[in-house]
Amino acid sequence: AAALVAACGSGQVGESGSGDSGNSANSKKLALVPGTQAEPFYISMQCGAQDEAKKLGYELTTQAPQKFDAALQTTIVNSMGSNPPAALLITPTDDHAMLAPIQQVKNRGSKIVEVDTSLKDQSVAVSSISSNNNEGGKLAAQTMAKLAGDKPGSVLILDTIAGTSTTAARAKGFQDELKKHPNLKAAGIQFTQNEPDQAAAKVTAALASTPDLVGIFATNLNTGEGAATGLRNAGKIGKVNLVGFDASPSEIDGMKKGEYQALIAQDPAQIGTKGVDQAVAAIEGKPVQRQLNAELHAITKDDLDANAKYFYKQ
Ligand code: T6T
Repeated sequence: AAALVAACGSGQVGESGSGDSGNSANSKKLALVPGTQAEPFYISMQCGAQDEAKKLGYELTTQAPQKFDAALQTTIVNSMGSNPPAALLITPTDDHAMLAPIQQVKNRGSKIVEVDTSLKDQSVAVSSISSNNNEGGKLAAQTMAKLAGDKPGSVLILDTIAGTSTTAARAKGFQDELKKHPNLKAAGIQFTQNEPDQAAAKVTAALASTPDLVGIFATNLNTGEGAATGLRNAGKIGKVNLVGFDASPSEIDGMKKGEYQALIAQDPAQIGTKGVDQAVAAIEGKPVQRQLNAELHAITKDDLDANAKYFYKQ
């Protein structure tokens, strides 16, 4: 995996790490394996984790796959070999395919902490830290309903890759809440492989097939960027409400330009911080919380400045 470098508080985030010796030498070592490289959400999460590890006297090494992809992530996890860190903090890129490689690291002595996404099998991790993604989807639907007012029409959901626990929960929460707003009709869920180009193409197709399209819920940063492109290409910016998830610099720019009507911001740094806290507690034999949520915030153009603290780092 290539180096990941970003400004992070006062210091820098990088792909640090050193050669390992015996197991006892690893007792202060934490490994973080996020979902993908060079993405504002995971950079912010890494910053939170790195600062907290330093505070607690641990060394955190980060290695991220080039894409949000289970095969690429498996290679990184397998490279930990027979001498893994005291704890592995990981964003499983697939709720099933990542089970075996993560289980193997656990069998070799690491404490497993899930950050952001999680495996279907809840017996592997000692702790899981995420946004309440179902609630986030609900919040997105409520926001969408407010934006649409009484206007009837169809609403499209753009998901990422099947097997991604976070976006699946957002889509589900959105769909359930939408049923409470009879003027809004679900126009289905489209998967985009987490590629903005595919999201843009799905929006172009939906605009052609669904003339009453009044809204799009983009379940993450990449689907949102693609949706904005699709709407821009069709001259539909501001005519179809776009509610996105996350608060990357490009999404914030998009909101200033009127491409997004609302964003549901996560707190990735908090996910990283809490992840390290739980990992260290597990290593030191202190009480561990099995499930923790980080906060979510709905942002609209009107309250953009007041919410600047929730914008992600690039
Ligand atoms: O929305 C985040 C993350 O929570 C999700 O699991 C995958 O996509 C992002 O990284 C944003 O692109």
